[in-house]
Amino acid sequence: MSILNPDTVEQVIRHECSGSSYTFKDLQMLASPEEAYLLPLAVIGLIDMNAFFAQCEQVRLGKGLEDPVVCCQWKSLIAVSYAARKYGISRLDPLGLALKKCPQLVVGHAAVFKKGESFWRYIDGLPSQAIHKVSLDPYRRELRKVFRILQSQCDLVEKASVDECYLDLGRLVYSKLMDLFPCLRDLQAGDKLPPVPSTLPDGLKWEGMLYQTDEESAFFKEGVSHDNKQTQSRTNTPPATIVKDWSDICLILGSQYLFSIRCKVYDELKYTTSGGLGTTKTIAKLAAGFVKPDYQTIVSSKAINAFLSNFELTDVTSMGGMIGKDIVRQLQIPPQTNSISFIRQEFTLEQLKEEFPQDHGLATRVFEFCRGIHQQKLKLRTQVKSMMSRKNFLADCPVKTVGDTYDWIKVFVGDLYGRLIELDDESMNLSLLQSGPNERASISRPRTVAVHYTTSAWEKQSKQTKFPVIRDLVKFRSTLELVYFKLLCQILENNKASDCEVKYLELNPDDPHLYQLPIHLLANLSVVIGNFVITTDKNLIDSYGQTNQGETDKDSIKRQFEEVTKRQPNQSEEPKPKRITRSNSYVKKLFADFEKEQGEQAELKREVSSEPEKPKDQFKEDKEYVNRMFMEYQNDVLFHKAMSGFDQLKPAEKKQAKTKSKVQVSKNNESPSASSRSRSPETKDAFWKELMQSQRCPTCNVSVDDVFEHRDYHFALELSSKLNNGTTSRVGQKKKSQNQSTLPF
Ligand code: DCP
Ligand code: CA
Ligand code: CA
Repeated sequence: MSILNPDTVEQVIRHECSGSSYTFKDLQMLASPEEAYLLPLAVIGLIDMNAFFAQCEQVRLGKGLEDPVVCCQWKSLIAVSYAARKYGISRLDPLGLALKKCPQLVVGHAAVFKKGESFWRYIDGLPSQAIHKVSLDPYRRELRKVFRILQSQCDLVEKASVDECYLDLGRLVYSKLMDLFPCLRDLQAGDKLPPVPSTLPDGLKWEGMLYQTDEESAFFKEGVSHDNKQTQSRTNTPPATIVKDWSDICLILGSQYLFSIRCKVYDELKYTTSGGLGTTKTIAKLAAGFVKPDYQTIVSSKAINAFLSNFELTDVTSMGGMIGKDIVRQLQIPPQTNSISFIRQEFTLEQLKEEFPQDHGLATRVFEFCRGIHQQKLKLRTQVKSMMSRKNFLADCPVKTVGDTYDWIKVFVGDLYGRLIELDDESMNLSLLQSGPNERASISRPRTVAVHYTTSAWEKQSKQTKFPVIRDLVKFRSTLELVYFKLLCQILENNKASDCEVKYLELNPDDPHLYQLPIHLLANLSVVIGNFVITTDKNLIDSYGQTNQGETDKDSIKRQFEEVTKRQPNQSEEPKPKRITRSNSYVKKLFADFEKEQGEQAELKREVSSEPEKPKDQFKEDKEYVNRMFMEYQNDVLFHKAMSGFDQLKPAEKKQAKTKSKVQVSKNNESPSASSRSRSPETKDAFWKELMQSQRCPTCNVSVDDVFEHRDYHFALELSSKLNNGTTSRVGQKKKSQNQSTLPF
């Protein structure tokens, strides 16, 4: 249902329920957040923000929904409002072209960090890519506001992406059912539900577009004198529906709750949204994107197969990218055939397991996705494994001194700090909703940190270390800045020329000479925090001991820090200049401990193996670990990022891209990924050249914002393929013989 233009036409509901196929236990499951996502009567919604970043900019700039607004990053559009889409502007257009299409376009540039500053802000005009880094903090903050509204209305909400949330509406629906239908109140778990009463309570009606079964469309055509087009668009509502069982009533109520929650978001924040409602997360997600903007689509169990025929397997979350393509190839789905219907009709679960002998879980998921019965619980917490902040540098503003590098580290730490605030906010919010004495301890903090850079000569360097668990984010931020500075100095020290007299390890971040200390020109620099743990009093640095009577938390932390420093003085340290703070000395100690620990481990290893010491091994191991970590990161995140670019294409563009990639596959008789791995140096050169010039990857067939990052992604793929030596898991045996695509999943 549209919030801005509500439907006014009468609805037609035909009652055809002589008996129910459900028990009261099925209904009762809705009342339990632990079970409510389980079929058959689950009521799952998804809310997706319309043109999200553009709407944020529109609201920030005080414009209305009718104003054509775009959100851009440098000269690329990252979100286009629906008013701007009317001018034919799409996300793939460069800003210049968009302005030609609509001269009165309102351009909101994303907020930016400035080199040397640890906070973001909006600036007038277009920022400079050379000295700024885009911040997505403002959009995350806006979604947090939305999330809070959803949580105030519904007890189980999952933040699914930068602009989407799932809602399990089970409890709301269950209590309303008990309210409206007294016949349900005295039933026992095993009792069959009575038929749905033939007279429904007043006000019970669908909100939004119900995806109709063939039977419903036929009834609609016969029974109602109304435009007799299929009801698959918002222009020909209302939905006519046949109520056959309680599952229909559950979804009707769900649609009313979903609509009222979307209304609340609009009333409080002025953001329009699209909603999807179904019995599983997959169906809700596909339904939310079905009619946009400002509308909601409902898919009942009986219409699932018909509804799914509008999509391909690769449209399903987690089946996009290479995974979906590999499955389509493995199952030999003929071109121009709907993959979901084909799989449903041609393969039993057993046959799918035979096709994927090494991954029966995948076979089961594919089987369930094609029937809309894949049951997934909503996740309350975001499971963060690592966070990265990165910048590619432009030749016209080179990063060529230690000072420049430290300036960017400050930016990265500011960026990570904002993201940790968000994570904490989410946990705290959750903790307030869930009463429990241990909830305070559920805040996550990283245990390892790493710095990584690539020089303009494509030499890669990285270093990582352990990091203490610090709950206080202000203290966390200053410690992290120092640790990154120290890591950077260690890399520089380890790689310095033999005649270089600079003692990098003795440098201080406040040293005004840092801008006079040259380093190799950098192509990019990144930092990572990883190995997140849930903080507990045991691993926490800022509640190291007990709080004394009458002592505030702050005093206690201060005292304990002093005690820790007193207890373990580092004798080898030179007297510190005044400006070195305690946290700086703490960082030094941290490094000393780390080195000591590494030394002890090496000692232990030597004792066990009785082998002579190999002085460089530890460093090599450390380096290999970081390289592997980055490699895995690139393989995983960058791959999905590249693929999300593909996912953003319009259906026509997707088709074009698919045809292109098919042509490529048939020409080479191998997958795009395989072709990228087996490139000769000449083809590699041509590949990079095309990538650089067109900002479009000829292999993945997606437009690429960050060519260096994308190049790294292919580099990582190639390397991982070499490392795996062809042993990476594959989709079934048949494909192995057809080609050697080895994309892991
Ligand atoms: N986004 C991005 N780069 C992409 C895709 C998306 O920066 N390649 C950002 C901008 C979007 C936001 O994520 O506003 C949400 O992405 P969606 O795919 O949901 O697209 P929109 O919300 O912009 O549009 P729609 O109304 O079609 O959902
Ligand atoms: Ca969206
Ligand atoms: Ca989205």
